[in-house]
Amino acid sequence: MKREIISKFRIEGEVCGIEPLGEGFINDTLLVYVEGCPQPKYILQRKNHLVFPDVPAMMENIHKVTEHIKAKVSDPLRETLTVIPTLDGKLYYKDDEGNFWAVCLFIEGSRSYDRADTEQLAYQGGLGLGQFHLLVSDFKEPLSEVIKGFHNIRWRFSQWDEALAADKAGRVKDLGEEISWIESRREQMLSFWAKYESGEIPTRVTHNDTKISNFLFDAKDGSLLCAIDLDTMMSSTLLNDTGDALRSFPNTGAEDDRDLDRVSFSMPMFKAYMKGYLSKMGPVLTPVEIEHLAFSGIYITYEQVLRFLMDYIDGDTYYKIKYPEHNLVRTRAQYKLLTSMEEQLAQMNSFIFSTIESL
Ligand code: ADP
Ligand code: GN1
Ligand code: MG
Repeated sequence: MKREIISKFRIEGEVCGIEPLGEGFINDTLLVYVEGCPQPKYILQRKNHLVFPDVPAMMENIHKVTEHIKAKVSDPLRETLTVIPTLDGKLYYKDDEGNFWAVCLFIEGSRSYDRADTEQLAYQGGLGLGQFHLLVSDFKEPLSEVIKGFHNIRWRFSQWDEALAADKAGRVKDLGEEISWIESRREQMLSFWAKYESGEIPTRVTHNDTKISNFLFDAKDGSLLCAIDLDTMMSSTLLNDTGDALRSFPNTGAEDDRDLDRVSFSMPMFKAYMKGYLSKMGPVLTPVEIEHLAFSGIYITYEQVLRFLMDYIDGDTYYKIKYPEHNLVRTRAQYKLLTSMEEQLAQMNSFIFSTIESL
């Protein structure tokens, strides 16, 4: 079946193996091997069309932006994704069951990480996001909104209010404490988002899913290669991206750690990450973006607490789970991280302001 699907694409060489990869919560990712090549040659993905209702528009976004990046970098095959079209020139293949498939080159000599364990890696990750933002900063064509209101907390609250009212899995009665985590910060989050809605915070091309596993690094020396997993690219505020990266790189625990003592926000990792990011984007950011960089981590971590908890309340319909309480465990681990960020917000801001002054 998978062989038949890959044969629809313009690939070079004889396919000799297809293996599942990865831990993604949304898509299914497979490695494709060809004769005479020990490394994978392609990545085949089944794009989740329940999450991404318009896969063709999503692939069009990815194609346009990666072509834009390719024209600007010195190694276009390693510094961004390369989408492989189908034999009839489409960016995706739709099978008889209605599944959407897409293929890109496996970037040679690359690797990804699930956790940042050194400041060096956090620094390279910061360079990665800074480089991505810089490369797309002059991309002016409109992008399709691939997931409605993705990081729009006003929209998330409307979904949240509906989920609580529907209580589909009958779980609301046991979640008083967790629900109060969300409600107690509702106004604060809405007032941040209002600054984006009013135009005070500018609209740019954004990635929207900037956790560590969505960046590739050179397998030999660990240096940054590029941002991948471009499915969620849209026009929004880049604070979504800095926020999601701060939710990921400086976390001393796992996103779904059961042991909350392991979860905290590491200032040294944060500083390393920010040094990398600001070395690229410091001169481009507006004062209002700089002022909200640290808070962006709190915003996106909060949103993630809400999304995991909402999925638990809905009966686990969005994120893949490995065990029944998984979304609740994720909620608690992300909340622990959120409180750790809140405690350190003033220090984060003073580091950002002094770094900007020294640029
Ligand atoms: P998901 O949407 O499931 O998170 P990703 O596109 O992030 O899928 O891919 C999952 C993993 O596959 C990445 O973390 C990375 O390790 C690997 N990967 C994806 N695309 C490539 C690529 N073009 N080259 C090398 N590895 C890749
Ligand atoms: C999902 O697809 P993946 O695993 O990179 C999710 C992100 C969440 C993340 C949490 C389209 O990302 O928004 O932050 O899980 N992607 C989508 O780990 O919802
Ligand atoms: Mg991913």
